[in-house]
Amino acid sequence: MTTIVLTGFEPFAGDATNPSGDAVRLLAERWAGPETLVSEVLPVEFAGASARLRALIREHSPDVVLAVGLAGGRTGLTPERVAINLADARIPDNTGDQPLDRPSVADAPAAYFATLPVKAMTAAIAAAGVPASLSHSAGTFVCNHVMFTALHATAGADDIRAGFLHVPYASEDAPDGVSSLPLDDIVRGLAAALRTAIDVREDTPLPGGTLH
Ligand code: PCA
Repeated sequence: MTTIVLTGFEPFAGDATNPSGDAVRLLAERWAGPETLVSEVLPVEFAGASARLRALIREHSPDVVLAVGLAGGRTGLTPERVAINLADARIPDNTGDQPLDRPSVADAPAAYFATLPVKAMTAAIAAAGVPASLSHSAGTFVCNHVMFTALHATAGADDIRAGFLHVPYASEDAPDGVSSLPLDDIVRGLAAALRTAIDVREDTPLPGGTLH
């Protein structure tokens, strides 16, 4: 039996909603298998979110871990290629914690690459008719911390693959003038990305890099 852990996030930074949590809830409602889907909406807390994700991995021994978060201002869905070992928060998290220049995990490597097929996932989102591009930075806030935590917790385990997907604001709730996509498109793109993450083991060598 294949098991998937899929997480989104609660709202943060004064927003009333977070499309990552909403999209994960909707996808979980619509999930028809055949894999077992374990989904959860994580708190936007450095310590709380990483502890909870580690516990989910321990408890369910998933085959695939996909964490999803909001990247306000992005225009499409962006699989993340790399997590860096740095917590440097421009704003406090939802507990008031604001780490500056700290490693996510002490004495761990400087970075991990996602172990999901990020280029194939980007192509699958685009093929579903939803804007997508590959991202080479998940930032230095809670999302990067959670991605780093997932990759550190699964490092060396060939049978657990993990990664992160940032989504833009949902049009239904976006601040004025900020790029967004209808929530239903975000869910459709997320479904395409997750299906590819499950089914594709070797990434596709498509162009996806950036010049700067
Ligand atoms: N986005 C933030 C944290 C939670 C979320 O949805 C981030 O990109 O770090």
